[in-house]
Amino acid sequence: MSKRFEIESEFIQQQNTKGVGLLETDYAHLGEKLQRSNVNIEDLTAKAQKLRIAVPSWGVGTGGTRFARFPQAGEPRDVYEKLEDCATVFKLVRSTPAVSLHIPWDKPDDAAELRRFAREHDLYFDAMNSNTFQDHPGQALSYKFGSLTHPDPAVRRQAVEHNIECIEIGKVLGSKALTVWIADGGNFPGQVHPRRALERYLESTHAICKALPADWRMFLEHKLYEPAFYSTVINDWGTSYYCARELGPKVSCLVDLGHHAPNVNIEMIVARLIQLGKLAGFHFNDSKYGDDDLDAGSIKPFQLFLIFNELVDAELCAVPQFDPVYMLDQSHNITDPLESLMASAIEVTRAYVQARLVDRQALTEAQEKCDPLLALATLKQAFTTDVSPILAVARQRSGGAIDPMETYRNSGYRKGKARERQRVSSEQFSGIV
Ligand code: RM4
Ligand code: MN
Ligand code: MN
Repeated sequence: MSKRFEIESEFIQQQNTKGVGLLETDYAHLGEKLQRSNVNIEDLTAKAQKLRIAVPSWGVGTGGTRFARFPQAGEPRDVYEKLEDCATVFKLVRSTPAVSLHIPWDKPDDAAELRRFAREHDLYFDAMNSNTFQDHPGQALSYKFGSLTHPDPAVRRQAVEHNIECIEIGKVLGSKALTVWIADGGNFPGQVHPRRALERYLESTHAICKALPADWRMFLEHKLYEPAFYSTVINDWGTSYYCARELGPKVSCLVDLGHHAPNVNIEMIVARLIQLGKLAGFHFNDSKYGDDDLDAGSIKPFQLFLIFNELVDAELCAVPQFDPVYMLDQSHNITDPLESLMASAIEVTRAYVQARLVDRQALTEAQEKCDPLLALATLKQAFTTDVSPILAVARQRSGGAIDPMETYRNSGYRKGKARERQRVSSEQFSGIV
């Protein structure tokens, strides 16, 4: 195979020479400012360098809505090309070394070979995602009316077996977790019996749990609607928590930011799950109305910060069983997916660093003295601090780009890939919701 186009490290370094002077000035200035509040900028930079956010394999293809998809040139055609794109994101931002696969969209012919390929690209595999929300070619029974909770035990068995297959593939890939999101639910009142459906869910997930290796975890993902428009079986965090508790210590609750009704206080849900020892982690994205799958931090950056405020608090308090995983889950319909993924990874890191800036002692004092405005001001102080120089220095020190977007655009990556990759059919990513 001829050498494929990639962004070389030397190119990144050369691009970095443009911004490094100003960055050093800004970083020194911010460092001085933070020092006045006894915050060491170097500690924050080191923290930023350590944060890990997994990228979804399906996020590198152009998404679509039920109305249309507007494909762009140079989209990945198979799982290997998706990994190439993930590796490019990782090279530039340095916080995204893990990829989360979706089966069967990414089902490899040879999982061991795929693992080798990933390793050659400095990547590893995060959680496996099963898919029982659509029918796949050659499948015996349909998921039209449900999967793990379908009234017909044969459909449930098929869905359980699919999840077990995901675990089997994941074992070869070196993954350590399975994320289960089901579309089961109803479009009409009366269509689904709520208690019976939940009982079936528990029975099915119990069977999946039995196939989990000792060092694996299982993440349950709730969602209040879509594609079921009246009710879903795992509709909220309470239901998810109940199931996770019933299923035992390996099972916990994953929070996808888009899976709540508008205005729901997600940071409160996060705090509750932390306290209950059942927070699995996140699918980061942003939304205005529903599961819009927009770029993290693009609509409600303060919410993202408040979520991280809870996470950092738990980290500093060393809450038992607190070990959340971070993943992006977005659909990039009108942007270059790689640009959106980079921007989102940066926004997640920004929220984390800002949350690290919160003066915890001042916050606790304000809370204990019942001073709401001082408490809010303490949070706002951190949230309004521009930590961009910290993020840029963290990337640069890890070998990434000071300005990932500009470096990416200057590299001609998309054009290079357009030459190497033929156009994909418009169906290929139609499963993205
Ligand atoms: C769902 C959910 C799942 C994701 C699919 C593609 O709404 O967010 O996590 O795997 O979309
Ligand atoms: Mn999700
Ligand atoms: Mn979703």
